Formats: sequence, structure tokens, C-alpha cells
Amino acid sequence: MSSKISKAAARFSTLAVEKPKFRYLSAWFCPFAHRATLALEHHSSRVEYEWVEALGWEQREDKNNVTGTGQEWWYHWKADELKRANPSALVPTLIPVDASGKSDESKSVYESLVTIDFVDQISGASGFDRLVPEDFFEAARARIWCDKVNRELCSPYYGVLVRKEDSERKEHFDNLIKGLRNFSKELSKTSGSLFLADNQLSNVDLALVPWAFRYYVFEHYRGDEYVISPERYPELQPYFEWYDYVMEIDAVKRTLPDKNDYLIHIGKYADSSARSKVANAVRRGVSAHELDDEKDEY
Ligand SMILES: N[C@@H](CCC(=O)N[C@@H](CS)C(=O)NCC(=O)O)C(=O)O
Repeated sequence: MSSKISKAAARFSTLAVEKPKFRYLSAWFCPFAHRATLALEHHSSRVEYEWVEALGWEQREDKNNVTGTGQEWWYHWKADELKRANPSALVPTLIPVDASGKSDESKSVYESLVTIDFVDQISGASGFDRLVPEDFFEAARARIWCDKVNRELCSPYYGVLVRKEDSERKEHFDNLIKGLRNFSKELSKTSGSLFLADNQLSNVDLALVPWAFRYYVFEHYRGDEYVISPERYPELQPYFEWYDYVMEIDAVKRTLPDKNDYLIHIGKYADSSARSKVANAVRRGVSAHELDDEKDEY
């Protein structure tokens, strides 16, 4: 090897080991942030991150009897960094950190579906390791389904929990089952258990995992009628196969919150005493994905 080439190769190999780094503003209970965590863990050999717990809750007296429980839960604390880096001050938010350890809030990345896409791109991964497929048509199909999953399989979760009338909760639950039927049909179009062919993990799988994992809370707070099981919904077999497969992936397993801790946390939503942008939007009668920074501020 000529000395010029070997110097260039040495420089390249130093560059090649330099992984992109982030301060990751998150919250242990948040399913939206869970999406970003999944992408970061999937690419953990290529991307580094420092977890920063950026939200905290406080219980207050319900002076206006909004909840009927006498008590409300408010986000009493948000990291200043989160307020500066994200105009909506929501987790997940990723802030890049340079080689000297300096973070650049002007380049922050947020919105959970965008963070999956972004982490995938910046990881430099290719082929089967990509979360957004390299094939342009498959990438388009996957993005369409991320949006559908968000609207049809994630937002109804909050309707079941936050709405107070049983008829409304049931309506949201029925919409969720309808969405799972659509998802099951789409899963059947390709080989393997995951969304993409041959069990390539994708942005669509990661968009759904946090909520699919959390559907268990329905039984506790809403009763047997809200259990999503193969016995009750045999037509969702592709979805159940997807669930069993995806939950066994190591990068997924190590991100799952403790079921009991989460059950206690989500009680704030189940008795409608949570004050958050998502909870406020659902109380106002729109979907979680339609939250509005002004209308749903608390
Ligand atoms: N559309 C956002 C929603 C994120 C979101 O609502 N995160 C919650 C935690 S689960 C949050 O940061 N809430 C703070 C607030 O409501 O002010 C996304 O997909 O990232």
C-alpha cells in the first residue's frame, strides 16, 4: 500500500469509528418515545445516546372538578433543554452531540415517527439492517403504513382510556379492532411474520410495538370485553404472529417497561385525571394524533 493510500485509509478508519451521538430526551412511560428507543437500540452498534429523563408528574387537587376524582395529574416538570429544543416540548427529542461533547439544540430532531426515520438514516446501515427499506416502493408503502398504524392502532388506545362514557370507549375499541384487521391483511401480503418480507424489522413494526405491548392495560381498567385475544379475534392471526415474533427480538425486549409500573402510571389516563397534550386532545373530542399545542396546553 502506498503511504498516501495508507494515510487516507487510516484517516477513514478514524472517521468510520466515530459514531453519531445524541442526548435523548425521553420519559420511561412514553410510548411515543419508546419508538425512538427502539430505533436507537436496533442501531446501538452504530449510534450512541445518553438517556435524559425529561418529564415529571405531580398530583394536584382538582379544584374545578374536571375529573370527578377530586385529583388531577399534571406535568409539573419539563427539562429546560426539552422546552428549548422542541417547540412543542414533547418527548422524544434527540439533540446531536459533537466529538467535543457539545450539544447543538438548533439541530434537534423530534416527532416519534420522524426520529425512527432519522436514526435509521444517520446510522449508515444498509440492506437488511435498514428500518426504512432501500427499495423506494417498499419505503413508500412502509411510510403509508406508519401513518395508518399511528391513526388506527395508536390513537384509539387513548380513546378507550380517557373517554368517560362506555359507549365512546367501545367505539374507540371497535375502531382499533378494525385497524388490526386491516393491519393483519397487509401482513399477509409478504412472507414471514413482520411487516416487510423475510422478517426484516421496519419502521412500521417499531411504530406499533409500544402500543401493542401496552394493550394489556385494557383488561385491568376496562374489563374482559376489551381483551384482544386469538380466541376472541381469530381473524387477527397474522397480527398475533407478528406480536409473538417482534417481542422476541433482543433490541425490542430490552426496551420494554415493567408491566406493573406502567399499569400504575396509565391509571392517570384511565380515570381521566392526566393533564397532558394527548389527554387534553382526547378529552376535547379529537384523536391523539390531532393534538394542538395551543388548544391542548394545560
Ligand atoms: N406527536 C408526538 C407526541 C409525543 C407526546 O405526546 N409525548 C408525550 C409523552 S407520552 C409528551 O411529551 N407530553 C408532554 C405534554 O403533554 O406536554 C410524537 O409522535 O412524538
